[in-house]
Amino acid sequence: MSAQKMLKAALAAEAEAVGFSRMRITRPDAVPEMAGRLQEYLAAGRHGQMGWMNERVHWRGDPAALWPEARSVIMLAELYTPDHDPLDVLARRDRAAISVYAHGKDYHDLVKKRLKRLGRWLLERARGEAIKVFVDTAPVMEKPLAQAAGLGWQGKHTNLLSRDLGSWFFLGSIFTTVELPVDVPEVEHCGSCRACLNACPTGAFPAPFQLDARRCISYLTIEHKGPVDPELRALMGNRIYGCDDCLAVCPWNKFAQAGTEMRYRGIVDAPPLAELAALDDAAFRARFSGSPIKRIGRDRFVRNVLYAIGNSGDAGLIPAAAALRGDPDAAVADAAEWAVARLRG
Ligand code: B12
Ligand code: SF4
Ligand code: SF4
Repeated sequence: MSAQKMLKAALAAEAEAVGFSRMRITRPDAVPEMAGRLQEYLAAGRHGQMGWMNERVHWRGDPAALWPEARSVIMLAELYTPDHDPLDVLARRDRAAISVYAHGKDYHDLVKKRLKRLGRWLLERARGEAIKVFVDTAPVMEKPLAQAAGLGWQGKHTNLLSRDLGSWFFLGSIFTTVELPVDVPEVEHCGSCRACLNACPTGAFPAPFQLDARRCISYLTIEHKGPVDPELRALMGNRIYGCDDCLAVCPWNKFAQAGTEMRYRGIVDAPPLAELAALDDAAFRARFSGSPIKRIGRDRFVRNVLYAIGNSGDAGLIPAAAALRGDPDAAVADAAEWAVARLRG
């Protein structure tokens, strides 16, 4: 075995030891079609208010331009497979449906720590080389790179899934100047299945493999500022942070391995909507300390809770909504009016 192959095998073992579920390697220039697809997405306005996607496009669309000295991209998957059916909570209309990925600690923190540990391990064995670690927020398109590395394929819902990991995993990457042997890219295994496309409550897929974020509940609850279009609010049900429907219905999840990181659970499950509507800024921060939910702030969070109250069909929740009609945040006050009017029929 060559020295590089031995280093790669030891790196894969170390990746598992630090807690990653799988590691695969590709080159920064492995996906030449990435830039064009990104341009089409942006030109169609599908990013909505996520203006940051329109910045540093030359880097986002071309990982080789982001860091020209990089020779390899080490892609890592970290499982957070739920131990329950995430769709069950949708029938409990007085409760909040919170996306599985946000039930515990923020993955940005946990994945980044692991990436840094693995990166340090590599540098100790490859003196004089360099690394950069990325998870989510950098101008790096993680899904196409992960497919090129062989971690899985982008399904019709656009997320990455794999035949034995399923779809419940986060992605992270280590760019490095070390030249490591690459893996074989994965090919698509969706076939004629359309389960995710049919399951989407807001019709956010204009075509298979394409998402219009402006209609996606994940975008609407986490990224969208100000009032949400009333047509879409009514379709959000009790989903107040993220959405799991297109992942949850995917048949490949029958083969999903269990997630072993317990810190992705335990901060929140399915709390009563009335309790969440009453949170002020300080109580919101205390309750969601360490959770990704904290990032959206109390106002957007309570706005979402009020939409869920409006969709609950539960007149017993009218007082909780009515109490917020005079809220200083205009979107919260608007959501409270909408919820009360809807519950009064
Ligand atoms: C912006 C963003 C969002 C936005 C927009 C999502 C989107 N699909 O564009 C919103 C807020 C909606 C979102 C939601 C979610 N996200 Co998000 N998101 C990102 C982020 C930061 C960038 C994604 C991106 O570049 N989008 C831009 C478009 C251009 O890329 P694209 O989705 O790959 O779409 C292109 C392809 O479909 C391609 N294409 C077109 N035709 C064809 C045909 C074929 C055959 C193929 C292969 C491709 C293809 O062109 C499209 C452009 O039209 C990444 C992290 C990162 N840095 O990469 C996380 C990331 C994708 N999100 C993640 C997660 C977990 C989610 C949610 C599940 C969270 C939740 N439960 O609410 C949902 C899933 C919604 C969904 N169905 O995609 C994970 C996904 C992990 C995985 N296994 O894939 C990531 C990788 C974060 C991470 N580090 O783990 N997200
Ligand atoms: S996350 Fe929900 S709203 Fe967004 S595309 Fe998937 S099913 Fe549709
Ligand atoms: S639900 Fe079906 S179409 Fe959607 S990603 Fe899974 S296999 Fe592909």
